[in-house]
Order: sequence, then C-alpha cells, then structure tokens
Amino acid sequence: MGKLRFAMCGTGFWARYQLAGWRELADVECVAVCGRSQMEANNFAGDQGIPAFYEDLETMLKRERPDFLDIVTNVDSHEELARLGLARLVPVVCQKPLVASLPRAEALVHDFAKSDVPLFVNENWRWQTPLREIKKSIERGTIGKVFRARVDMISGFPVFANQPFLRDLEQFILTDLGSHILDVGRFLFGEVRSLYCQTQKTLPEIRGENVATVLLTMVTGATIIVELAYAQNPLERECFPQTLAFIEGTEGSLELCPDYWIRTTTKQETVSACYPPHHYVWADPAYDVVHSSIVPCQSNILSGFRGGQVETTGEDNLNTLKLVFAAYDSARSGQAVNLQKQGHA
Ligand code: 89V
Repeated sequence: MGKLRFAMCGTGFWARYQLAGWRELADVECVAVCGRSQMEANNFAGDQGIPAFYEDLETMLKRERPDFLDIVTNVDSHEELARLGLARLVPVVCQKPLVASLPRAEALVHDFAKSDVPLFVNENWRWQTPLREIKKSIERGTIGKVFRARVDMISGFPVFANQPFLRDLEQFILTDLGSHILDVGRFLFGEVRSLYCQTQKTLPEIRGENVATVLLTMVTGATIIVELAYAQNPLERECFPQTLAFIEGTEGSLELCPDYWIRTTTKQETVSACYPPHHYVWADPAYDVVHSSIVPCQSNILSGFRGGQVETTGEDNLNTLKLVFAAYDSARSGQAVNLQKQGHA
C-alpha cells in the first residue's frame, strides 16, 4: 500500500497537534482540511501547508476521496461527521469521547462494523511513555498480582483557556478526562466488574461536574480508585497533565511520581527511573506528555490500515465509554453499577 491520503475535519486547538503527529509518520499525508467556515479552513490550510480547504465535509469527501477522515472537532459534532464519512465508506479516526451518549456511540460503532468500514478512536492517553513502562513492569510480574491501585489526574491548570467549549459541557470531567483515565485503568488492569462514583461541581462558572472519584472493582478482583479534578485551586504540585499512580501488588509496588519518575519497590530494593516523554518541537510544553502520545497512537492506527492490530478501535473504546456513563449513573443513583450484567466485554 502506498502513501495514505487523509482529510482532516477541524481547525481548532487540537487539530494542529493532531496534524503535527501525523507528520511525524512516514507514508501518510494530509490532502485537505474542512473548517466551520471557508475563512477558518483557508487560514488553517495556509498556516499548515495543506493543499485544499473546504467548509462542507460532503464536498471535501466527494472531491478528495481520502483514504481516511480524521475528525478533530468538539464532541457534539463527532457523530454527524463520522456518519458522513461512513455514507461514503471512508474509514474514520475520531477524537475522544467518541459520542456523548452510550446508545448513540453503540449504534455508530455497530453501523461502521456492519459496513465493514474501520472506525478508530484517537485515545492517546494510554500511549504516554511512563504509562507504557508501568504496563510492561506489571506484565513482567515485577510486583506480583496487583490487588489495589490509585490513579490520579488532579490539576489546578486553567484547562478552559485553551478549550473553552469544555465550560459548556453538561457532563464535563468524566467525559473529557475520565474517558482517558478510565481507559488507562482498562489498559493497565483489565476489564471492570462494577463501579461506584461520586461527582462534585466546585466551579460556578462551568456547567458540568469538575471533580470525580470512581471506585472500580476489576474482573481480577483488584480495587482501583480513580481521582479526577480540575478544581483550579492552588495545589502544592502542579504537574498538568501528568497522571500519577500508586499500584500495590503481592510482591511489591509501583509509583508513578511527578515528572515521570517511576519508583519500583520489591523485597530486594527500591529503584527509581525517569521516563520523560519525547519532546517534539511542535508540542506545547505545557502538554508535552499528552502531545507526544499522539504519535504512537496514530502510528498504531496507521498499522490498522495496513492489516495490523489497533488498540483503540471504536469497539474497544465502547468499553471505556461504558465506564464513563456507568460512572454518571452511579453518581446519580448513589448505587454501584454492575458492568458484567450490562454485557461489558
Ligand atoms: O487530551 C485531552 O483530551 C484534553 C485534556 C484532557 C488535556 O484536557 O481535553
């Protein structure tokens, strides 16, 4: 297969990093971009050296006939845009969360599968350098069987400055950040048997919840606590957007500490090693660990177009979305939700 030609939909904050990520990879090129207006699309195409620009996705797909469509827009538009791709049998790569409703996400994934058109989610968090190292260490059995872990993403960072639409989401932290961190939970510890969640809203100026605590009981029997907050309070340690973790196993523990240090303690010793993300010149230094994870995620997705195995398929991502929406159900009802009963994979 020769060079893959893709078209991008979206010209906002995230689109330029997504584009820069693709450009780190061989045999893939962006041939066109579609924006909300002719002017936005023209400006983005001019700045980024993309040969063609459109304000209408259907026209772009018809004229450019891309090998795939990359959707980098706000969540509200994902479903409609992905369906326009599907109607022309164009494979789609989409940002997370795929769709802000579980039944609609399920229908979308089902319809792509029925037409045998690939649908992938750019769920990049699990591709972060230190998280891949933690996974390898767990798989090597360094700390024995994991029985409990805490995974945190707690930040005072003014996330709404770069992504103002997040202020208006009725369901905020669990959809935007929880989709990443709950996916990390599945990536590191396997599938979930049941969960319990509490949410809080501490910022009057936003619509949705900005604090969430989720307690997961894994199929393995391990207990995982996920703590999320964008409370904009002064924090002693400001390490946005780093994920911190403390993982207890029968033979030792792993700690993912600030600034990408992993401390491994076994009967023999405690060893600390640093796994910083690769720094790309195009990355925003405040988002280094996230922006660098876009590249291996996209590389894995590209391998899917060539017959390889993709981790973050639409189908796989449904299992993460089930956790997100089960967490809202639990927060509403005050009850734990049994995911195995819901037919969770
Ligand atoms: O990566 C993202 O999805 C962003 C962030 C979680 C960093 O705010 O929305």
